[in-house]
Amino acid sequence: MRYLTAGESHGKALMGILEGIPANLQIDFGFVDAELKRRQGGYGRGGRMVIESDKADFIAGIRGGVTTGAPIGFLVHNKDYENWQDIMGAEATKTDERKLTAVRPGHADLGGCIKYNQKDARNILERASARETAARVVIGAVCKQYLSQLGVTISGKVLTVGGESQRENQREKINQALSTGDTLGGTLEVRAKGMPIGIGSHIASEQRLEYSIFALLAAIPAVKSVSVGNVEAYTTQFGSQTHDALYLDKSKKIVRKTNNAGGIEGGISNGEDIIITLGLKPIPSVPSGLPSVDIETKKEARSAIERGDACVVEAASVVAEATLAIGLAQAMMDTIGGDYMDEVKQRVKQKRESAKLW
Ligand code: EPS
Repeated sequence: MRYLTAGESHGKALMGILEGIPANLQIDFGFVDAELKRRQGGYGRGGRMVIESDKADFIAGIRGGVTTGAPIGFLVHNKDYENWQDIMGAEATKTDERKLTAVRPGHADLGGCIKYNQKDARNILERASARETAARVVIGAVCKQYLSQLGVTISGKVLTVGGESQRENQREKINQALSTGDTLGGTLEVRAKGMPIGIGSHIASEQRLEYSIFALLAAIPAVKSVSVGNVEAYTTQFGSQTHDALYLDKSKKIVRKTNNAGGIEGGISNGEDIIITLGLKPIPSVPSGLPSVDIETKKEARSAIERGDACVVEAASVVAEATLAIGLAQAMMDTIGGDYMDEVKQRVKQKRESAKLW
């Protein structure tokens, strides 16, 4: 399985291609759009979310609502493009408008300009914008439907915002950020239930289940840390207190009473919930600005003001769910294979049944 996205925040559309999804997977388009809507939500989202009502326009790989095994292609149109086509379009004539030279610390602006030899950070930031995650959510929504057919469900939740774990305190802190022109990060958890035992492998680094999911999760904009399981316990307690001891239940089945491992041992799914925690930075489009340098005038300047969100942790949890779905679908296909859904389902059933014999 592989995927590719293209598209700028204020370009005509985002687009994506997802290759490797088996044939005969029924696609619920309503579910895909509901996932896009969830991504647009969350307390502390900015003005753009009022303009857009994201929808996936599938253009390839699906016939009559069912996948054919061919690459799945789709578009997510940017409504805001109407306001930007003279500036952002392929044949735009006003590309100097909305030029950004007072680069924003923490964003791709400066590094991107140096790397690609650009004098206008708009040529960098439009693609660096987290708007691209809408395309990943579409891909993840397809992967979620593939996984759901195999008994795997994925959920996500916000743990903390600006260090606060209570919902009311989080809102208060976001209100504070909104009123002072600031931004806030936080932590979130994503979880997969129902993974069969034996997905991933200990035999090679790239076959470890962590390998399939960590890099993808770390590549979500604003994500600064990815961890699996109870890292607090692992890093502070003795091994004897921390590893998930094994017992036999009444029917002599091997069971665990804890899940500090977060569902992965030796790079292999162990049948427990896969529990991933992400740490997010406050987004670098800080409305009140930061000390910076204007790359055109070569003078110190306040960083440019770009529209953004005060807090994206809730939206990022939807993106993280989608991303975990992509990583787990990839790992599932690597271990299980199969060209069409009945074949895949049969193989997963066999895997679950053989694990039950232990
Ligand atoms: C986003 C769309 C963007 C930003 C935000 C996320 O739209 P606009 O730039 O038109 O407001 O709201 O992205 C960033 C601020 C960023 O720094 O990445 C979205 O669709 O998620």
